[in-house]
Amino acid sequence: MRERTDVATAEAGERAAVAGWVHEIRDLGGIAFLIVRDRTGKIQVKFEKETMDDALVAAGTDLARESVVRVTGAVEEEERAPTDVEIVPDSVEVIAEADPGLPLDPSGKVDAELPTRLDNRTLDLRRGEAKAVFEIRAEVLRAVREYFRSVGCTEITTPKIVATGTEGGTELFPITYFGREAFMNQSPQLFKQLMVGSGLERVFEVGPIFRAEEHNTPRHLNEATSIDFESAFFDASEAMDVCEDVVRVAHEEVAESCESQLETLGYDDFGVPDDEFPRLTYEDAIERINGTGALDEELEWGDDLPTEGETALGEQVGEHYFITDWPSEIKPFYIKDRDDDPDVSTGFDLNHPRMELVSGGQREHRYDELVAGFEAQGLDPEAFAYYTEMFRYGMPPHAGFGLGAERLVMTMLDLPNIREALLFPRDRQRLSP
Ligand code: AMO
Repeated sequence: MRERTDVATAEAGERAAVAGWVHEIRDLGGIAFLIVRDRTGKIQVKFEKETMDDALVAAGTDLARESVVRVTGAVEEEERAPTDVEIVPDSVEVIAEADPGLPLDPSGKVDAELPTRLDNRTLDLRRGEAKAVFEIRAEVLRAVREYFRSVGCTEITTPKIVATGTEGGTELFPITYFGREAFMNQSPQLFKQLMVGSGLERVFEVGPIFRAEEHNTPRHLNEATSIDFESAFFDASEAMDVCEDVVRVAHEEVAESCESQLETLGYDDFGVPDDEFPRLTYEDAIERINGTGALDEELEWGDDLPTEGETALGEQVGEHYFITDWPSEIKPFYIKDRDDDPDVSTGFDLNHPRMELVSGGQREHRYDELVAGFEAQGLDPEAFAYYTEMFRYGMPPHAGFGLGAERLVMTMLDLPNIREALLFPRDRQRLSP
């Protein structure tokens, strides 16, 4: 590539060759300004019509917005320029001309609806706010990976094309696999569990999960990103400690490393959650929800928590909180029941006041109990033999959780819709781009 100066590093007294997009052209008569934008910022290019070559002035000012240009010239101090410097050009080269009929305004002056933004993600991500979300998302994933490595985890990658579902039969996407029925994986659950019995013992994965969710809501995707953790010799409480750390560290690292992005998003004070999140039992939770009067009918032991109930509880608690001690009957087959009370499971959820972020728990590691659990939930243990068989050869007690990456970013940045936290979201209507 030819030499290129990042806009943000252009210094007065030096020469620069910047390459980027035409953000704006301001023609004030005798003088005109071209604002060039690259991923590091924006810079003003000055054209003095009296003293400059007409062809050069025309090259730099007769341009469609969002065209790609390369400008070379001297960088000079100019306190009236937005960044205190400007380029006095000696050449402007148009590298790629843009069609003037832009489907959305990347300068952000004209608001676009979310579907238009998603249809034109490339242009949408030229806007500072949208770009900031994805820079922050990248920082969240970096921080999460680093944290897991610091506690002795190995990063794994598990199959996304599978023979069986794990998270309830109705939410599977079927595919045809060389004439056989197969599915897009809903969760790395069974594979990550198999790894705790391997020589790896403690693992994490950041990868896609596929859910054929029927509902079209601001917090459901049909392809989401799951941050999964699983460790041998852990109980549910230890997994909750890790979960707390992951959520806190993600916020801390964003607060520390993403100052400019947070500023772009309008934060002067970005909140980092406290060290310890309250741990409510399921019984406490239903009692408190019933107490709010948010539901027409009172909840009873064994009921799932409806969205309105969780919203009312979230408003009351006002911070991240765990819900523990769920009825065993509403938790999946792989979650272990409590030793002292088989009706109560070791499963837990972590909720942000707005929504659920995490499910996890200690797992059933005893072969006989595991197989009995499959049967109790109406699942054929034979179909899961690749998984259950390994429990016959020394499977340690273990625990873990799955954390939705988009929900983490969405709640962290108070985004109204989960689709804003994934580049190319999949929902019931949206299959491309
Ligand atoms: P669960 O099904 O609760 O648990 O999923 C874990 C977390 O993943 C996120 N998530 C979603 N995000 C957006 N759209 C969806 N359709 C969607 N589905 C799930 C949520 C949710 O809390 N195997 C267990 C985890 C475990 O026990 O380790 C599981 O998948 O944030």
